[in-house]
Amino acid sequence: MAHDAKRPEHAAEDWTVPQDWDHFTQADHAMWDNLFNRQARLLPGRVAPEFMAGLDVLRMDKPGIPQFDALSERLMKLTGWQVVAVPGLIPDDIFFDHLANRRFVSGNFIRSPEQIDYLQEPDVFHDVFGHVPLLAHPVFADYMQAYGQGGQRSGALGAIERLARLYWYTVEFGLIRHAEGMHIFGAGIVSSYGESIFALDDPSPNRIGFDLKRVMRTDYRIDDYQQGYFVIESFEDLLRQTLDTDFAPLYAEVISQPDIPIETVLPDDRVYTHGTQAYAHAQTVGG
Ligand code: HBI
Ligand code: FE
Repeated sequence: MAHDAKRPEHAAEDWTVPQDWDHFTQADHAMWDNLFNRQARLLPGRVAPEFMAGLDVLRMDKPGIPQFDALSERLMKLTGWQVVAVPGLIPDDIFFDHLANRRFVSGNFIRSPEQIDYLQEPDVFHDVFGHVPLLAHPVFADYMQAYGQGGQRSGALGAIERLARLYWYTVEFGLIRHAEGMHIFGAGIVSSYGESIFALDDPSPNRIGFDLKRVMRTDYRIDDYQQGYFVIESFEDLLRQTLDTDFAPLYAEVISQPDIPIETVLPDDRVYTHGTQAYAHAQTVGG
């Protein structure tokens, strides 16, 4: 996401701010607990088991917004990652630099009651509940760092937008197919009550086997549930595909081809669900 906001005065050069945990109010902590409990009830059986294992090993089931120092200490021991606070969305290059150095950035605020089911800027619930549990998984942790390193190179290749689609369709909205069946793992899904159900169970969206080039050509939407999801085979496979790929020729190829509209299913797609798009069409017809 292109972003040219000015760095707030209280933020450091790398855009981090002190978490200043005491600034959160009782209502803020109650909002976290409310969101946490709702997802903790919903997710078992829906989310990748690696996510539940991360919540557990990081002891994230304690009431209240987590203290980043304590969380980072546990995460550091497991995979060498840390969680740092930022005011909100930060510029792409700064974001990539943090990931490349195994620092995950979290918005230092929590949504208001009116925003309980939808907000545009990532808050601490999305960033920490949604993203941090999988950072305790060694392979996923390496994938996130590789993404940051790839991001740093993508700018010079004019391909940030293509790489951002990879992030969107894996880290934010990815599905994974284990032997026991399909699960959600993307942070945008797991931090949303509605999309945690929709992404897995609704007949409306497409569910298509993950393919790096295919994903980099596919548009996405930021204003509602996705119209298509991509399904990875394993985190190991995802990491291997990104590490083994020379991205420069891949970008050149992808940029030379037309973008694929969000609802399209191609003849070569590995189709798990050819969606009805009933949900998306009902939204637009109604106005
Ligand atoms: N900043 N705080 C924050 N969180 C993000 O997820 C984020 C960001 N800046 C840029 C960005 N994501 C993405 O646009 C990159 O993946 C390209
Ligand atoms: Fe996110």
